[in-house]
Amino acid sequence: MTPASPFIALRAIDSHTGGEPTRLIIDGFPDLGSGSMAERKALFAQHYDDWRSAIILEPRGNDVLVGALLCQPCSPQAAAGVIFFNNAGYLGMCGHGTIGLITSLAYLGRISAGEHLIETPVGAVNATLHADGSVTIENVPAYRYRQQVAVTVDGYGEVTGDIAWGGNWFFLISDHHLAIDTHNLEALTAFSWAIRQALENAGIYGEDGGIIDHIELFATDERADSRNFVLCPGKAYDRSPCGTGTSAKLACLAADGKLQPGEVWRQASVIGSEFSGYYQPNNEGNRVTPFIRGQAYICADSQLLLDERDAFAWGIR
Ligand code: PYC
Repeated sequence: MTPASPFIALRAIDSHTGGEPTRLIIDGFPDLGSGSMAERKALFAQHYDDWRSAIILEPRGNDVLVGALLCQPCSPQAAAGVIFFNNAGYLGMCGHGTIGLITSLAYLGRISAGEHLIETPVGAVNATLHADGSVTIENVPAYRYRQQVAVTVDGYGEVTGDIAWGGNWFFLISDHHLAIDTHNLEALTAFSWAIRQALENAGIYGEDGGIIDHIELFATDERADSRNFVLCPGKAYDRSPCGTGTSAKLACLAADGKLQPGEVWRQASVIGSEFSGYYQPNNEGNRVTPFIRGQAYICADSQLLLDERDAFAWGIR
């Protein structure tokens, strides 16, 4: 009789989209049933959160990594379902992660160029894999919820920004004095984190009562229309221009009448990677449908091993 293996094994495809990593889990995860992605996300969070920490946290992962659990979709029309997670918890939607997902499915030979429907916890999104390997996602409807909201931030004074939904809740600030540059990451992180805490302390939330857990700062860029710095919920900054953050920005530009439907907006990230985006009007009130295009690259096709004898098998929590 061969001794039982001490390892739990998960197959992971790692990619990065404009520098922001995605770890797609394609095999080895416990069964979450056949409910909607929102229902499966709730089950994941309630019963399997230690799997999130094992996949994302050190020693196997890091604070920047976004996880994506590949799920069997509910609809036969959909190519896949997905649940996104990170070092702090779960994401409704993730733009760079969806681009990474599509690139990973193409790498696996499961999809080819064309349009693919993807189910997420906040709704279905269409993604187009182009012949050149780039991906356009048609995101969930985005909208500006509140304009020019002032909040008093400890150590910084009054800061004013827009609250917008792009698949996650964002606070978007153009009026600040910080250089958006990789030499200034500590100051950008401290400022953004203080804003996030100030919003919560002041009881300022998204329309559904959701925490505004993404802070997005803007500045001019030499090549693109704008450069951003996005602080994610777990205090890591987005290396990409952030797909949901760019969607929130498009909704604000549309609400201000500064960008016309179909007009292309080039959004650079703090590290200089770029997404291009545009929007189409949406029939639901002030919402727009954002389209975000970017490119991902495969970094690894590996097996994550969890050794039950390892005190840190489930991550350093
Ligand atoms: O691209 O939407 C995005 C995203 C959210 C958090 C990190 N990236």
